[in-house]
Amino acid sequence: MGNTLIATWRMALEGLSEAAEIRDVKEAVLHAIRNVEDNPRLHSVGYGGLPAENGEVELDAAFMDGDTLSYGAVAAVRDLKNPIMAAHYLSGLQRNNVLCGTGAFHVAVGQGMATRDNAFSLAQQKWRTALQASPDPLPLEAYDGHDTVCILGHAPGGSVCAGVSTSGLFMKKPGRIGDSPVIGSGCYADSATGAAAATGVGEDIMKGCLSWEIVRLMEQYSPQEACDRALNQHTAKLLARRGACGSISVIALNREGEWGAATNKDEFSFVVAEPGHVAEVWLAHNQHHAVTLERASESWLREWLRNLHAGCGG
Ligand code: SD4
Repeated sequence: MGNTLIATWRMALEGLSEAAEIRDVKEAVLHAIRNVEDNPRLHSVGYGGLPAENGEVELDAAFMDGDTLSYGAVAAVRDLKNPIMAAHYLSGLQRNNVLCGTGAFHVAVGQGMATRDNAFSLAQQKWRTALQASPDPLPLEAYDGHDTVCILGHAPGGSVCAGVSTSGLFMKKPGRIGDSPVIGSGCYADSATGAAAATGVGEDIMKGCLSWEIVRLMEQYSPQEACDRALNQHTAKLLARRGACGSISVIALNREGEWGAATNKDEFSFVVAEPGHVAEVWLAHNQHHAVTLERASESWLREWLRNLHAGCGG
């Protein structure tokens, strides 16, 4: 029996397919995230990530080991090749588990981790276009070519872990930190129950500590039911209290290796690799507060690749 892996967004397919061959589940999650971080055509993670409003690429990443509850994260860090590796390193420390900016950078470099200027021409071009199109600050939304890679892993026996990496919302303020490096918001993992992760508007995900909430609900419900309940209730609450809720999508994996996904948008793509099966792309759709799941069609997959090659990766 092998590992089960689930990831947010189509962009994780290649990394997840490779990771499915890796025996150690934590290594598998880290490998799949590095694959996305290293691809400059994906404009929402690592190299080629869409910049903050000053043109700088600032990255957030987190890693959680569900066996030990070890957690590490980096926030608003620049010029690291693989922020997920820095987050993973910090998760192994007794203290100093969450570092930001230059502090995170120097610790990672001190550990021999590679640096890289993460600016990439296509993403910089999008930034210049956005500046010209709108001299006023843009309303920050997710999914406009901007998505976080979140990967959950399950090993036979029930160990789970979670990893997350992102360049955050396009045109964010320099120094802005989203949900991704915040424990219980961007991800959470506890091998007693399961793991969950979220992508979307960080400010709204954090208001519900959504990943923690889904893991807590999995004590009682299946991963799918936990995702549906947490996301529906949270979206309804923000709509009632604030009149608005940003785009949010979530994934979950329980200690039995069962998985679920939900979105408050029309469509959310995710990837699942199960033992004995090739990694497959799925779509979640939310219509009138009910989420349906289906495998992505050949034409959907072709269209995604066409957009990627046209420079709209993410
Ligand atoms: C953030 N949650 O920084 C991330 C962005 C994201 O789809 O997931 N976009 O708020």
